[in-house]
Amino acid sequence: MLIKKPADIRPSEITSRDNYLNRRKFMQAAALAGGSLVAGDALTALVPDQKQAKLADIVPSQYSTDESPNSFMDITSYNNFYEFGMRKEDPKRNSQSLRTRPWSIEVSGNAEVTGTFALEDFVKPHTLEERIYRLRCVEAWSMVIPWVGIPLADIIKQFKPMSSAKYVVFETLLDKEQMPGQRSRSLRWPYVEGLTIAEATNPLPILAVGVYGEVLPNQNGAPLRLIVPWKYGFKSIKSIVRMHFSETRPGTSWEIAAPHEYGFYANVNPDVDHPRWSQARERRIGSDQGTGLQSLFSASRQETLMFNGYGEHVAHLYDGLDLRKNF
Ligand SMILES: Nc1nc2c(c(=O)[nH]1)N[C@H]1C(S)=C(S)[C@@H](COP(=O)(O)O)O[C@H]1N2
Ligand SMILES: [Mo]
Repeated sequence: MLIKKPADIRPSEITSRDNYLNRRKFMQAAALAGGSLVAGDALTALVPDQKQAKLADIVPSQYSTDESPNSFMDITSYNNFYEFGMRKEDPKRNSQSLRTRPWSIEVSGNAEVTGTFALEDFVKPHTLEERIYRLRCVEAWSMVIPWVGIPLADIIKQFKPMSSAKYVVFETLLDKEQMPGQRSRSLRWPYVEGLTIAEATNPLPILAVGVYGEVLPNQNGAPLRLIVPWKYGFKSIKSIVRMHFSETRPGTSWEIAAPHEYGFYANVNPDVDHPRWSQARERRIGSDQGTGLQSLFSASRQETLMFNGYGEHVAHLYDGLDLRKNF
């Protein structure tokens, strides 16, 4: 199932032609060097220690934005992943200690199907989609990222949640050896996030296994991470080892760390400021590069959209809810 020839590489359709040609050159060089293009089936494609392993049979999604995505470099060099340090450049540098294979996911709680599943089995029944989504961080920056993943709703269906399951809770790996940032008390570990069952079964959230048609780099949450595009980035939990169907609302990492600053819902909302800064505008990472003086005039600042622009798909989930109180 893997793509073996550079000619077969499905570029993100929106990738600029220059980028695409560069990537082709890179892939050709990699093929000559031998080793970066892996043979086998899609299971092998999830082998994360093979850098640049291509994912195959990716279908485009109707939910993708047509905005230009950020560069692979931006997406993989400017990260939040406190398990590997608190600065944006830390995850890329420090996450190489994470072993993402073998990897398994425990599914527990109020569902008919539970147990521990190898990542390969967890992913196997599903088609991979490319979803180009805006990601809006609570720190008022944003990117556009061509994820590859599986709709969370399809995964959840497999496990047959019971009507008593009101929330889906996710946990990141807990391992100080592999995740040195867990020695610091920056957050309570493991990182925990959650969605209501209605949010989790909405068509938009995905569990991502790749970016730019390739296996996820460790710093982006390999080998499996959540993406919830209408919520602040901190809901999109990385390196997931557990998915739990719960009757009760979980305490989530950022909410526990600073409850007056980070709520459970965390819907992107330009009208509700963070106590320490405005959420009305955002800086698109990378967009001021090469424009010289323009950036001094904030050319890269743009208005933040309600629900990060995904309102038509998700606003109904919050009918009757006071979004100022439920931030
Ligand atoms: N386990 C874990 N997941 C995490 C984080 C983290 O520190 N640990 N940071 C979150 C935040 S604040 C953001 S903005 C996104 C960043 O994802 P990216 O680095 O792939 O852009 O990951 C989220 N998921
Ligand atoms: Mo974030």
